[in-house]
Amino acid sequence: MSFNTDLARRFEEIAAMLELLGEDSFRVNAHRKVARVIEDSTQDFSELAQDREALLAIDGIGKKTADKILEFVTSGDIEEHKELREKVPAGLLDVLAIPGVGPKTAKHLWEELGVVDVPGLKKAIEDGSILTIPRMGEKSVEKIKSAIAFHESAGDRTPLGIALPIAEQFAARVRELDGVKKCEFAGSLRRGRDTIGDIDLICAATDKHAEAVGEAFRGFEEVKEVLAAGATKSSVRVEVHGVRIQIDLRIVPPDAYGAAILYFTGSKAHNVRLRERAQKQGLTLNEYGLFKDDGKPAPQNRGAKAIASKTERDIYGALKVCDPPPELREDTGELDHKPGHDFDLVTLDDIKAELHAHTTASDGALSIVELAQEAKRRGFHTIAVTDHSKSQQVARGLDRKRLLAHIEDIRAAQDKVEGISILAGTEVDIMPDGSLDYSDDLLEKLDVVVASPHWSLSQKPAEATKRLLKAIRHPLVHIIGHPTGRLIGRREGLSPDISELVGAAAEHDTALEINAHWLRLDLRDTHARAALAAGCNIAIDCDVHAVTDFDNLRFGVLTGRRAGLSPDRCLNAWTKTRLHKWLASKRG
Ligand code: DGT
Ligand code: CA
Ligand code: CA
Ligand code: ZN
Repeated sequence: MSFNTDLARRFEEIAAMLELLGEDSFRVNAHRKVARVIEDSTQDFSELAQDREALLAIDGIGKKTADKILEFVTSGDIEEHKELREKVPAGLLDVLAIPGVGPKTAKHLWEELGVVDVPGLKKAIEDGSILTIPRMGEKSVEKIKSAIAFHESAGDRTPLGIALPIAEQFAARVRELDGVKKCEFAGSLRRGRDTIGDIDLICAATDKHAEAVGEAFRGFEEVKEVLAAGATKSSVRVEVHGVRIQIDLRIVPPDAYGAAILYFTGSKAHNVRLRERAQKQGLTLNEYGLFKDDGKPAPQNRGAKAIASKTERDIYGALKVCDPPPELREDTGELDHKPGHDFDLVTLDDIKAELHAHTTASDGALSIVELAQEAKRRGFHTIAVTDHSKSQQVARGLDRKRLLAHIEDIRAAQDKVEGISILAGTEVDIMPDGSLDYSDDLLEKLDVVVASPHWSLSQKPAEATKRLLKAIRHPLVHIIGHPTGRLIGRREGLSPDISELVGAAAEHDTALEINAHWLRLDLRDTHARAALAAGCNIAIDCDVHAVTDFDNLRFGVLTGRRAGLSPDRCLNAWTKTRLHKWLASKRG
């Protein structure tokens, strides 16, 4: 979590607590607005705060707010936030975080039923007392119930987008310690899974430095708890900008680095399959290397000379298989290739177009020209402007008249920016019945149509399938945006019949999106894999609302790679000519 996100969360929490305490809505909204300004800003507030005037120059930030921001930068906390926390039970903020429980409901629950945390809320649901709260009916209770269940089943895994920067930061710091030759992350993070249980760091250091490296690691100031402190393995719990996560560090001799990173990258299923292969060749594979099988238990091979151990490629090579990219190591056939095989997965550098982006016309932070310039700076040949359609009222979705004017603005912007194609598009809402939020005569005027579900996301699977199928079959739709609407750890989203959807998408030549935002990653890896198997093309889009959203691209690419996505099947990796030709094929 970035500094801005952390700071924004304080303001959001202040707003929530003021609301729970029944303070006037003006103060509540003011804090909420500040939270949004900070969250949307592309400037780093920890730097900005050095200059009070610069802070005050930002729209929505007054003197009092500036003081609070400065306070947070210098002391790491805000006094007002601390005081409020003493008045409001901590668990009540968890209650508030449950979709379906608004501040008004939470206040009633607290004052009338004495609910101060999620277990208390569950009790109020079980004994039915929740129904005495104003405007609380069976239906809303059902919603809250399933939201709690979802929250609990999500457990405490951390989203990829939160864990990756933390892992990079710690790996970099370990690399600077004395005697360390290398340090990288392994585990589910290296495989690019959408959520991470814990971070696994592998570090190569000479024996004489190993102990000091472990000690220095456990002494990092973010370490809140030491779970294990062995000679070669340390396990700690850290807290970084409010995120708590476990980090395991393994220290291995430089010669065994490849074996260790291979073993701890996994997955377990991949490791098992690979060891079977080794056994068939009379060899044994463990975290120290590949050895002749002498029947001795693993650590003892350490004394023996390894056949291969230095790099992953050495080991896979000695086993006569091609080293698969980490994202594919899930035992889905990745070991069936001879050395030299090209897995042909899409890379970050292949991406040359963004086909899902918002501007200030709806809920984005950039003007059309700013958006195009940023996309150009990133080396893209095409940027599609796809603002929200009219049903998205909170996002200032465009009605017919505004969309027509917007198209003109987009055409005019093209004259101001050279070297990139600016496409006029929309992210049109897919209504619950599968119809679209704009009529065909409007959609026809657009170069690109992304159709996405945004609401009514707790529909039954059969209804969801029908809804999405209708949009997929619509002749003017190019891409289905975040097809299930899930939010990782927060909302399950739709559960349509994926095999039906991907079949129809292949038939109608409609692409399916992998939304690259780390909270979405929707399509998820398995769905994208099914889509590719059915013959669909995939779009990896950042759903840009602000400059920093472009940086989410790597999460989308990781997800695509997990699905086996090649550049040839990824719209954003196509040449400008191929992409534009395909877009035009859906126009009369
Ligand atoms: P996570 O942390 O739950 O997101 O998932 P991973 O895959 O990072 O799992 P983790 O942290 O428990 O272990 C890291 C890797 O170490 C794992 O992917 C494979 C390897 N590994 C751990 N335990 C075993 C085991 O008992 N057998 C085998 N073959 N490999 C293991
Ligand atoms: Ca792990
Ligand atoms: Ca681990
Ligand atoms: Zn969008």
